[in-house]
Amino acid sequence: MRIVLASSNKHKVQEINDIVASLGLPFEFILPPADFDPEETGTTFEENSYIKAYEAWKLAKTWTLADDSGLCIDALNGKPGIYSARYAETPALRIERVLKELEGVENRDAHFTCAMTLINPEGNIEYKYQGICEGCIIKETRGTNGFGYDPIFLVKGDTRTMAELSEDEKNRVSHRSVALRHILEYLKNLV
Ligand code: ITT
Repeated sequence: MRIVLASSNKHKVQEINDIVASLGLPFEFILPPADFDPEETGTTFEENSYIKAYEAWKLAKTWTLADDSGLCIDALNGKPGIYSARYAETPALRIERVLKELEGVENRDAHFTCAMTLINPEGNIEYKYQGICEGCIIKETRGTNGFGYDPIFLVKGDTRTMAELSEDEKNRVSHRSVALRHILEYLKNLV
């Protein structure tokens, strides 16, 4: 079964394909048409996830799945949140901004969120799920794997940052993997 993955983030696409491959399931995620360029005007992860999945559906008229994700930091009232990809110009500057905003702050608790929306060929929401991965923000960067805020995110229950985990290890605990496993479990029972 082919599903259009409503994303232009190559890291997300790679992680999602790796998780599907590791589970040996008969689903193939393909890229959206080239003119896919949705405006993320929602105010929540869930809304933006729906906007992306529906925009991809309008172009492809088949099964589509979107991932809207980000880092939520307790002491910053959930920021950068839905603005995670837009918090500064480059990934390094985004990390720098977060570390600066947390200077002198004791409570560094944070979580990654991933809201996934699955749309069916008729254009209706078939299933949605929000996955979370808990952790905290350290004071410097550590590790080179993953992407985005991974080098400053210490995974709860581990001594390593998300960027120090191997791809497989990240894919076992990440917010994206929690959400995707629920979506795949649903799809498995459907086909
Ligand atoms: P698409 O909308 O095309 O899927 P995007 O990168 O713009 O790609 P989002 O709007 O969902 O996607 O923003 C996600 C941002 O949140 C991402 O760019 C990272 O900064 C951060 N993020 C999400 N998942 C992450 C992860 O697993 N590790 C580190 N940072 C992550």
